[in-house]
Amino acid sequence: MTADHRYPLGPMPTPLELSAQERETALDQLRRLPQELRAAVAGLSNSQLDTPYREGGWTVRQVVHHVAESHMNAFIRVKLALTEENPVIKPYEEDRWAQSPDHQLPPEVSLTLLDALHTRLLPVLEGVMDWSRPWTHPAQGRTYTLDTLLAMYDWHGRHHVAQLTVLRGREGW
Ligand code: NI
Repeated sequence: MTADHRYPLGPMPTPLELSAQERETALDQLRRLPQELRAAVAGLSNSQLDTPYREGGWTVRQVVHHVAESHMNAFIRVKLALTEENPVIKPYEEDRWAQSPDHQLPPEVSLTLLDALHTRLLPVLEGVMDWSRPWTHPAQGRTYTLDTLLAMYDWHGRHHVAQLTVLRGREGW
């Protein structure tokens, strides 16, 4: 294997605690994600949208739909952690989700969804008083915090945008 196109930013971070500055940076990046994802697919043709971002990987279109549904899960996880005591979150089979027919829709559907979703997610995060509120991942049996969710989903959005911009650079699109 040469360059790892799957993880252009390296692996997902799972810190239990962030500094105030790191939180500000992460919130800022999450705020910008909808427009950056939109920019990452702007002007692509249908055949470009149906090109895998790497050999054997999801198509550009599937990546966009994945980000929207992943961040819907993020929204639910944040709300659970804020309203319940150490809730157990629900993992999901993201590769199987990506095989369903909604992943063939125009990317605009999920770009619009992500716009609205982040318009709701950001004030929820900006209102967090206690970033140490816990939640548990059942498969790993590990307990994390709201800071972990913030770091994970900040990384997650940028990770998928980078997959697409790396592809566009490689293809000269
Ligand atoms: Ni992902």
